Amino acid sequence: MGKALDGVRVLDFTHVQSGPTCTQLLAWFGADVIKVERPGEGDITRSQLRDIPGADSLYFTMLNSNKRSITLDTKNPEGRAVLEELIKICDVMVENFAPGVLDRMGLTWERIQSINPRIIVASVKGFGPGPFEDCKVYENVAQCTGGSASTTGFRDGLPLVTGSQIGDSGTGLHLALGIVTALYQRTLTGKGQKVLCAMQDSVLNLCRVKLRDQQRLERGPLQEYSQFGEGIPFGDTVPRAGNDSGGGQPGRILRCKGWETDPNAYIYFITQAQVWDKVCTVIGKEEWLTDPDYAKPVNRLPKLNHIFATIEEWTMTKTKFEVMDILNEVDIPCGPILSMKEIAADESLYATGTLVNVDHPVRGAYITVGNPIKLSDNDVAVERSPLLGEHTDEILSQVLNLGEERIAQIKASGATGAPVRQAAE
Ligand code: CAO
Repeated sequence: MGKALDGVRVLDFTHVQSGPTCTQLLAWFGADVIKVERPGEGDITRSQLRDIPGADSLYFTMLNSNKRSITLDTKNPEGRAVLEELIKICDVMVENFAPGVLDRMGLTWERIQSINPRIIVASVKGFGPGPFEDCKVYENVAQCTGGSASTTGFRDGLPLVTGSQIGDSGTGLHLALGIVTALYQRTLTGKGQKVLCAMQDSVLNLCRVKLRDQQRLERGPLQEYSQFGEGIPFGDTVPRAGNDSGGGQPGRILRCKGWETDPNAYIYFITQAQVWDKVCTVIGKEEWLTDPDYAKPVNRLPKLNHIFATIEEWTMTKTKFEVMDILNEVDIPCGPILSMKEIAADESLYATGTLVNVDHPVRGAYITVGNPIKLSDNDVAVERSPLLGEHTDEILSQVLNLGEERIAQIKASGATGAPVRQAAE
């Protein structure tokens, strides 16, 4: 088997989550990813949310698999010179610094182009050009400004952020697609280009169904929202819809056996129109099959609260897995609410490589999420994240082909860490 991005070399100048998500994916497709980190502390996430003293955090290790790490102080002239050597031999450079940081380093697009006109420079920023373009942005800022928070939660509660890192990891995914597309275009043009993903844009892209609803709202109430059935008028903006489905098939989270003590004893139940007769039969409401008030999906919309309450009387008599088994047998779409504990113990996810156990020399074994994108001709095993500067020597000597004397000079300057002094003669 091959590696999809074999031969592609990535200069990974990223930190925290959005950029590292992108470069980790590229590494899992077989690219050689060289992570440039500041000497001493490296990527700030190495020490954030630490669970084992002195060991790289899970935050870091789960976002930086299959990469090599070189420490370089890019504000040191020798460090900057090494960075430019790397730019010369890399196909892609990925960065997610605050706006203006690269320019302040002297690495304008023009400068990078003059060093390597074939390089693809991919950036994550919080916002695209506009009033907020200079702002620093973290995950939840993007969730709030991309439309997710205003449409998540319950109508009468606060806006909510979601557990899915759609701002950071979501943007990293978008960026990875931009990079491979630009690599493909380069095979035709021979030229590099800039790839920019703004976190606000990525969140909005993932929230497009809510912008759909904003425009539908101008033509009348959103009938699939619970509040329609409850007779609560709509305002002029998309409301929070609780657990209502975002699509055309109504759905809800329903209690299952054990819900009184287990916070995750719930199932997502979808009343897909095509299997409405099966829903009625399974829950023992055969009379709904012939009742004209229930026969057509449009007739059911004002009664969704009653319908789901009736279905819930049935789901509460079974565990979420029993409900899943019974419904799947008759093709009724549903999904148990799985806790992270249940997911971490799911052998089938390990069998596909979606979850992987990795060993680490300092922290020991840990579980990480492997490549969620499966290619039939891409064989890359998930490897642990690098220690800070673990590959500095290897990269200077084997990737940049620098001689011993030059390497000693670079090290003496402090560019790769605390200066290494030459012994007095
Ligand atoms: N050697 C020397 N200096 C280095 C260096 C290195 N190897 N790597 C980075 N630096 C310096 C930069 O030159 C810059 O210094 P100046 O401000 O003096 O020019 C600084 O470190 C990095 O700055 P930053 O502003 O990017 O970092 P921050 O921690 O203040 O902000 C963040 C973090 C994420 C808010 C900001 O980077 C950002 O908005 N990024 C874009 C959006 C993004 O990706 N956000 C998601 C992050 S994941 O939640």
